[in-house]
Amino acid sequence: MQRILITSAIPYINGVKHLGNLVGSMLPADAYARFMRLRGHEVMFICATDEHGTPAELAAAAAGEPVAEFCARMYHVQKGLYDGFRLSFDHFGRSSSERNHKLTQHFAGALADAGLIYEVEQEQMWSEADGRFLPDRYIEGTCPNCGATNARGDQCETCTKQLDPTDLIDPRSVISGSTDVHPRKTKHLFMKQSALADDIRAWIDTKTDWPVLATSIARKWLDDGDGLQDRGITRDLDWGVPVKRGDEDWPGMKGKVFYVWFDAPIEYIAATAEWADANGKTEADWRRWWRKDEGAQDVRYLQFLAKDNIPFHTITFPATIMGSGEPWKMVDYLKGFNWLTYQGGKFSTSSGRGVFMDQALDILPPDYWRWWLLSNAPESADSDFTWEAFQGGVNKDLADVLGNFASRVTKFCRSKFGEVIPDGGTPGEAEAALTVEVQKRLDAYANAMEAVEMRKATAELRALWVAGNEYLQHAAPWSVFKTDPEQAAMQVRTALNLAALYANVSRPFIPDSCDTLATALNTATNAPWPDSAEEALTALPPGHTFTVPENLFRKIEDAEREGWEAQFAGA
Ligand code: B3M
Ligand code: ZN
Repeated sequence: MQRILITSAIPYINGVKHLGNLVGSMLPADAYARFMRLRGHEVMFICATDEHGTPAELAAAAAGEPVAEFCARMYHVQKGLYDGFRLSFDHFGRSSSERNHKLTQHFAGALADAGLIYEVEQEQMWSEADGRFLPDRYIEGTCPNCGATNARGDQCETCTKQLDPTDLIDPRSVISGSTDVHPRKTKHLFMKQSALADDIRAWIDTKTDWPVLATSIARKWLDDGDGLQDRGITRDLDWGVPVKRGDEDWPGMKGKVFYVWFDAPIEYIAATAEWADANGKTEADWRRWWRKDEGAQDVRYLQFLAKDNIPFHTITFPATIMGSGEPWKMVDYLKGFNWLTYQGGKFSTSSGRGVFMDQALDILPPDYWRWWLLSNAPESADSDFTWEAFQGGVNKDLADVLGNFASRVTKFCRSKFGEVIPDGGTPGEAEAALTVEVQKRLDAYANAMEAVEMRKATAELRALWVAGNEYLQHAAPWSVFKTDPEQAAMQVRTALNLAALYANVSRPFIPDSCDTLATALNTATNAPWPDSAEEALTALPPGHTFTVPENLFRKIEDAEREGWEAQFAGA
């Protein structure tokens, strides 16, 4: 048994996330966590809302709410949706928690003690009308690179160039629209990442098993141009973690907060402490996941995130940890995802294009989405959601293959033998071949999951379901029954055992349907991973009773698909 720590990138609090966000970190992390629990490992699966920074403040302002209230409300909205998708976090925390405040200030203090923080007097954009500085997304203007007139202070969405508020041409305040904005002196803290570049590079060099996507982005930051740059880690904002050096005030830093990307990854650790607080656990209980001097040396830590977050997880957060000089656990395996597009284009919050998580759950149960998204996860390249592909995947894989198998074998058994596993007959060649095939597929499926290859894992699981259908089709107990009821009984018994195996091992992807099927088959909904196919195929003995499950999956009709296509096309 291993101990496995899993974190998913923590979603911004600013709004309901779309299917692309879901499949880009949280959902694959959940499938992996569920698989590892099924295998008997001890798992800690952590996520949280990312509540600081200008996205949170601007969304609160747009909603006309004080930011703290907005965050509290949206936290519950988001948590409800993640529950709805059956994301099995051990804890879903908040980056605005007291734990994160303390830990963020602690790391800043440790970095300062190590001589890795310095103060910079710099010019930031000040708005006369608003009486405040306008960091990041509080300011917009014309992009100096491409001329787009809606570039934000931190980045131009049109040409993707990273910007500084002072780079913008014709800048204006996002709060008031005022153009009376000009540079004004202010003091900020910088983290001396440049001093850590060699350590970070040496560490990245050990990650030979990581996806190239991750290591190549990290190396670009380390080696392009003038090498790794120091980074401003504070902002002139009210909302956030107040700048302190551990428990002490930081001279000259009153009224400033840490930059959202400084405190957000620290929340992975803080949320684990929040887990302890919420569950009556001790300090030692959470620290054994994170401190290498307190048990975490045996932990395997995996991070799941979308590719735009890779620099912060391969450079900035590791710099924070290494620079602290303290033995905190660092990531062992980083799984980065590409983009999910929507019908050939982008998901868009502003124009309502694409399917958002609340809408998805309004129209279909979570398993339909989980299955399609994970079997089409944007792993090695971007992938595209189309309604046609979605309909095809759900109807074929879930309804025609798995659903049909479960329904056919339970209904046939009920009609000929009653709702009980029938006795009689002896397994022969076909069953031996089936056992070999099932073992092979189980192993391949498990190997793909161990390697965090979601698409491959779903393909192997689908093949496992197909093997059952083919067996049943070939064995044809409905014909055999007429001449040899004992032989038919043995075939039905084998197939019912296979259904129970499916209900067990498909759980990482379609947990609700597995519960329905396991409950109907009168088997445990938390059975461990089977030791062998041979044992699994004879686990349910003659005499074991069951009921026919309600229809596991329904098919998506053409008319529905067309309706949804129109509904989610956006303005
Ligand atoms: N909130 C960005 C995002 O939601 C950011 C991730 C933080 S991970 C520490 O994609
Ligand atoms: Zn631009």
